[in-house]
Order: sequence, then structure tokens, then C-alpha cells
Amino acid sequence: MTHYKLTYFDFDGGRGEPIRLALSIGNIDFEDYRFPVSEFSSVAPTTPFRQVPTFEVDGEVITQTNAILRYVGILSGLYPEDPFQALYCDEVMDALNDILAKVAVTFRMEDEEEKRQAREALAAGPLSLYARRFGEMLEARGGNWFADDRLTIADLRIFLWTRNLTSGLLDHVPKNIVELNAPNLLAHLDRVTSHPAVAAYYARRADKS
Ligand SMILES: N[C@@H](CCC(=O)N[C@@H](CS)C(=O)NCC(=O)O)C(=O)O
Repeated sequence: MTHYKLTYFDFDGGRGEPIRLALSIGNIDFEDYRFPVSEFSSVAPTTPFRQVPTFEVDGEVITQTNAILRYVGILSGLYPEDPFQALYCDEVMDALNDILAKVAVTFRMEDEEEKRQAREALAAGPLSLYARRFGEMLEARGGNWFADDRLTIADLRIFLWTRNLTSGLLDHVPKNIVELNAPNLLAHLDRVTSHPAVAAYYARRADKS
């Protein structure tokens, strides 16, 4: 049997979480290697691009969230077979990577005032724009799912982004930014959270903690 190993931070979010979810939904066994953020400086040099997540397939190390996610999405039946529906998925996931990269810059800012200004500018600009566009895409694709009229890896990525933004954990970004720009993403968040396969995954996680 193929040995899969995901290496990512020890929280239930970020770029690693949709990969964990897709594997679990597909009943694919994998080693879920989680490490504390404080240990990143020792893990990073062991990875090809000094970044996580990494995904090992029988010991071969693969990088890039969306590439990994497409692969595990195919294995787990969460990536559309129809090329155009697959394109919808890819568009959303690549756009999400772009906005995450803009926010990631602010995590490296040590000066609190500089970070506050940068985050407020992001909230007023790109974060609002991306939320609006994602909301419009969802609407244009039927209102429930981002592709294929069902749960796909695109939904797994977006609902985690919405969950993060609404959690208030991103300092200096108003908690209601999604509500103001794309209220349908909040309904999407509920829809994905209550999807039986997703709910079952988090029920298993809660049992473990
Ligand atoms: N293009 C990569 C980006 C991965 C990435 O930026 N990961 C973050 C953690 S979520 C990281 O390792 N950041 C450290 C760095 O870039 O120095 C992907 O999509 O997987």
C-alpha cells in the first residue's frame, strides 16, 4: 500500500487542512505529521522550498498545495472529471493562493504599527475584492458549490479561508469582512461545515482531543 505523509503545522487550518480533509473524506490512510509553529525553523530546511505543506508519496517529497490537493482530490473523488468544472476548481484555488500570499507578507512584520497599516489596507482593498469575487463566482456557479454542483476541493479551500476570516484571528481585519462583501460565503461556510463527510471528520478530530 502506498505510504502518504503530510507535513504541516499542528493546527486545524491553513494550507494543510484541505489536504487532510480530502484524504480523510476519501478514506485514504496517511501519516498526519503535525509540528508546532515554533519548530518551523528546524523543519523548513528539510523541505525543498523551505515551505510547508509537503506531501510524501512512498518517500518522494512533493510540494505545492494546489498540486497536492488536485492529486488527493482525484484519489478521493473530490476533483471534477469534467475539464471545464475542473477549471472552475483550479481558478478558485489559484486565486486563493494569491490572496494568501498577500496576507502572508504581514505575518513577517515585526513592527506592530506597520502590520496594522498593512492589514487595514489589505482589508479595505484585496481582501474585500477577493471576497466579493469569490461570492460572485459562487453565485454564477449555482450558489451552492464552486464547481460540479457538489463538494470539491475548491470548497474545502474556500470554506477554510472564510472560517479563518470570520474567526477574528487575523488582527486588524474586521471579523465581518465576509459578511459585508459576500454574505453567500457565510452560507457556503455552513454548507461545507455541515456536509456529512466534513462534519464526520471534525467529530473524529474532537474525539481525539
Ligand atoms: N506555493 C506554496 C506556498 C506554501 C507556503 O507559503 N507555506 C507557508 C506556510 S502555510 C510557508 O511555509 N511559509 C514560509 C515561507 O514561505 O517562508 C504552496 O502553495 O504550497
